Amino acid sequence: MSIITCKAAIAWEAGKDLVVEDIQVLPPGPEEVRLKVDYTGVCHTDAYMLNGHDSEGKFPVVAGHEGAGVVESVGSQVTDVKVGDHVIPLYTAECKECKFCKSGKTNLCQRVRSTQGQGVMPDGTVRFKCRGQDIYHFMGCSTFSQYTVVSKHSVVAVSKEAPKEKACLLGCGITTGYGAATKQQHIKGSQVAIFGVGCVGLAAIQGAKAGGATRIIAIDTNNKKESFAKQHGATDFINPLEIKDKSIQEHLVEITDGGLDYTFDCTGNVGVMRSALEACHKGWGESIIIGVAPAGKEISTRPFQLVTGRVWKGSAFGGVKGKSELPGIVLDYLNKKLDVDSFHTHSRPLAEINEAFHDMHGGDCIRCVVDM
Ligand code: NAD
Ligand code: AHE
Ligand code: ZN
Repeated sequence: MSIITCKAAIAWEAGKDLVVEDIQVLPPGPEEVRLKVDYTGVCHTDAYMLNGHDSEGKFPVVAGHEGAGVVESVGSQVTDVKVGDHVIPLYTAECKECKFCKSGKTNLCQRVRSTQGQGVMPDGTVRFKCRGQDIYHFMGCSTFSQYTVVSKHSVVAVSKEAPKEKACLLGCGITTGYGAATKQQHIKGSQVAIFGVGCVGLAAIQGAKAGGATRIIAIDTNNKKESFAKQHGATDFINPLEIKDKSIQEHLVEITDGGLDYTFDCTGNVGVMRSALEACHKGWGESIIIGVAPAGKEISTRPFQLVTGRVWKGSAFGGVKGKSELPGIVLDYLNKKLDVDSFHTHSRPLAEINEAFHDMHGGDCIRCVVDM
């Protein structure tokens, strides 16, 4: 296996445009997989890290974590995937052996998590070089490169029938929102509010509908999100900026006879997280934080909100175990149980990756997919 030279979008420093450069991608180590990335989505979490808001962010870096591609080569200790497999990289690894994987209580495998957070491979070194300099990995995926190297625990083979320009979105945004909603045990017949109608929020709306929620209130400061929300099953849409003389949580409690059974924060705004908690029904309402808040931000509420039975919790990658569950979710997509296609609203070539970030903030974009 030799070094591959290809194109990648490098973030040399926080807050600056990405630069498409020639990059050298080293061969995979014994427990690693090198893959050709065909498509990558651009998630809000990429923007957050690239803008310097991630306490784990390191530069220079190849960002991106919502990809789909094909295995190019594997290390000697890799058995789960083989050359030619269609794969999705997993920022939430699954080793099936660590305490977390074996617990049956969480999808948060910790096998590679600490080195992943440091932007390096599990052996502490990197597989990217550009202009003679080491380049960090991001979230164990680094899909903004035409070729990337990932741990064998951080990749799963999926059906070759699935078009990769759509399936990449199952690598983060859609699975995150859909999983977070469908994994709530008592969502059937419940009243739900989703704060933030981006890719994650829209997928949570879809999951709430699939789970049998009877009222799904979508909340977004951008009125252009109303039609997307209704198309995916929202029964109501509220722009919180249009609520006068009371808070959004007071308004929601009023119109739902005491509050929501479930609320989901899909914005990453800590003020919104508080509203989502306080909009929950006394005694049993649960608020699930999905959004990622900037470094240094903290949540707060009156403890009385919890004393009186509301539950505050969080969800990463929708609570989905990547190796065990993602291939089935891809099949659900192919069997039309799960809509993915309508999330793909914009496309860009790699050369226009910076514009993909601008697309994200427009009201008419759910996901921009970059053709690598
Ligand atoms: P996005 O930018 O596509 O969508 C965010 C939406 O929130 C937009 O429609 C925006 O108009 C809306 N919004 C912003 N401020 C608001 C406010 N004050 N009130 C109501 N709506 C508001 O983002 P996305 O890619 O869908 O990601 C959503 C969040 O989830 C981000 O914080 C992202 O980092 C996080 N995320 C978390 C996970 C996880 O595993 N926990 C996975 C993916 C993304
Ligand atoms: N690095 C940040 C936290 C970032 C974060 O919470 N990431 C989510 C996935 S966002 C995908 O778009 C996640 O999976 N969290 C669990 C984990 O183990 O990272 C920080 O605050 O340090
Ligand atoms: Zn993401």
